Amino acid sequence: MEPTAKDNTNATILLMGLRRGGKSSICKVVFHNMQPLDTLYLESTSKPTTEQFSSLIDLSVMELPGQLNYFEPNYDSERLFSSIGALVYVIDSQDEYLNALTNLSMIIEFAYKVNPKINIEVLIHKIDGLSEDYRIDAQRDIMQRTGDELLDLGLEGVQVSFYLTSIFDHSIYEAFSRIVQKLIPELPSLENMLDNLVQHSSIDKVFLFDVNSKIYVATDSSPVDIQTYEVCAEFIDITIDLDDLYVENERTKGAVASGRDKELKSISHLSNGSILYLKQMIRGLALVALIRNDDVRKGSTDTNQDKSLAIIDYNVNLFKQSLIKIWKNSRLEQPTPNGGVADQLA
Ligand SMILES: Nc1nc2c(ncn2[C@@H]2O[C@H](COP(=O)(O)OP(=O)(O)O)[C@@H](O)[C@H]2O)c(=O)[nH]1
Ligand SMILES: [Mg+2]
Repeated sequence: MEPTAKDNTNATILLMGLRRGGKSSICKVVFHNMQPLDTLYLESTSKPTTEQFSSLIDLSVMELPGQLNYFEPNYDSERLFSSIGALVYVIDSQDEYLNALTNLSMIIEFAYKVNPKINIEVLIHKIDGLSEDYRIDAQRDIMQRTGDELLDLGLEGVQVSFYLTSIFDHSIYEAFSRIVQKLIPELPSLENMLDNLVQHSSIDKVFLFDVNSKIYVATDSSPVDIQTYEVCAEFIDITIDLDDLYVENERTKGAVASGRDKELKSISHLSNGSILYLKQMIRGLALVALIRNDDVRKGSTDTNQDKSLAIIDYNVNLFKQSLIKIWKNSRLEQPTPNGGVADQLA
């Protein structure tokens, strides 16, 4: 039995790494909302497993068990590697990692030969067990050694990205967000549109979230501060919980008012004067914005606040219309190898 990327209209992420590195845990926590502690009892994966994940683009995440030998002749690694968008290699930073690094460079050599457009992403994982200083040291060491190995293989030009991750905090979501974003051909337009939105509203930071996984598929170009990310991600959960609670009520109201499916929207005023704003978009996406309104902080009137929220509403609706257009256009394009992703990014 040999795994292949299911069909070429999907972008596939391949998860690799030695046994017990944390591959299955990452999948369960990010894509199935499993509690991090429950991963302790995960069984070892013995055959390749694939998760489908449908967001702005359709993604598959495939886990290859660590003990499998991909390079034996009857295993069609060539076909596998030529059809994927990103190779994510998980290194257990709490364990002796020299073997993992040798394994990694061997895989990079092969993957790059078969598919030079592949994104190579390395997770320095389980950093929750390391002190702040040690994290930096481990990262430097791993980057250095990987660089040396690639140099020896004559592959010094290959781009490799490194992330410090743990399933016990938001770092794994942050890393996966960046990995997934690289696979979205429409990313530059999305970022532009979000920048525009920020410019024309009193928004401080805005994310386009995949609601189920809490991966953000795009954000405006200002730097991401992990605390802002956390606040926004948690706001999604709160909103959904409340929505479940009030679903009956809303439905009757919505039906009377407009006769169409209701669209999730939520606004919350924080004690420091900031406002959290959430609005449902398309395809399981939600826009979440942090509005740090100086007018609000200076204790200005409710009407001012209402006015700036009305402007945001208006602009967010425009954004949603553009998003729908982009989405429709992307569907019209012919699927290309690598899910049309690597080609268009190149
Ligand atoms: N401390 C810590 N343990 C983790 C983390 N991620 C996974 N683990 C643990 O690592 C062990 C192996 O995980 P598993 O997902 O089965 O590894 P796989 O063989 O690569 O699929 C499990 O006991 C997990 O609870 C992490 O971020 N931090
Ligand atoms: Mg596993």
